[in-house]
Amino acid sequence: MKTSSTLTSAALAIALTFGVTSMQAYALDADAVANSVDNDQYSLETEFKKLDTDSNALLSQTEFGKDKFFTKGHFAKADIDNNGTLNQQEFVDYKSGAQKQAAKRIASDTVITTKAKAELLAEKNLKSLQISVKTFNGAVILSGFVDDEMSKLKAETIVSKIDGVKSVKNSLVVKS
Ligand SMILES: [Ca+2]
Ligand SMILES: [Ca+2]
Repeated sequence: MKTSSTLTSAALAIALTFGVTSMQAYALDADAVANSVDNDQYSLETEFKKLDTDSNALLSQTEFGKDKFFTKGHFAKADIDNNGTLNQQEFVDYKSGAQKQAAKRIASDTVITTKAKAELLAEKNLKSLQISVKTFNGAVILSGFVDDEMSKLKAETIVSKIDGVKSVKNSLVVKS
């Protein structure tokens, strides 16, 4: 009995550790996301089986469409041999590639946001605590309040010079 309860608490400790790890991955720890993607072959095979509702080992466009990860237009790209269905290999290859890209995008967006915040904070003439920075796919949105038109332009200039920034939408409002 004692052994069994020790095992149980060990299992609990492991579960807690994994719980924390996945929380960190969720908090956009890029390396953790990338590593979990690398070890994801098995779960992608499971996902394939779940999506394959008629169990014919192929995904139709409708079956694939139930995967919420993808928007329209992905089926044709995943269908490498262009035969109108996805076999497991096509699905696993396509989805693991897409997940890696998403992880990379999240990582580089996070770097941009962090850098933008730091540089805005370093700019003495800006009250940057009132500036919010959001990044998606290299496109940055600045929002919040600044004291004057100069600050609004200054913030945009600073952020547009950061590596990886493709565009800046300046939604800052000048307090009057
Ligand atoms: Ca099927
Ligand atoms: Ca195919």
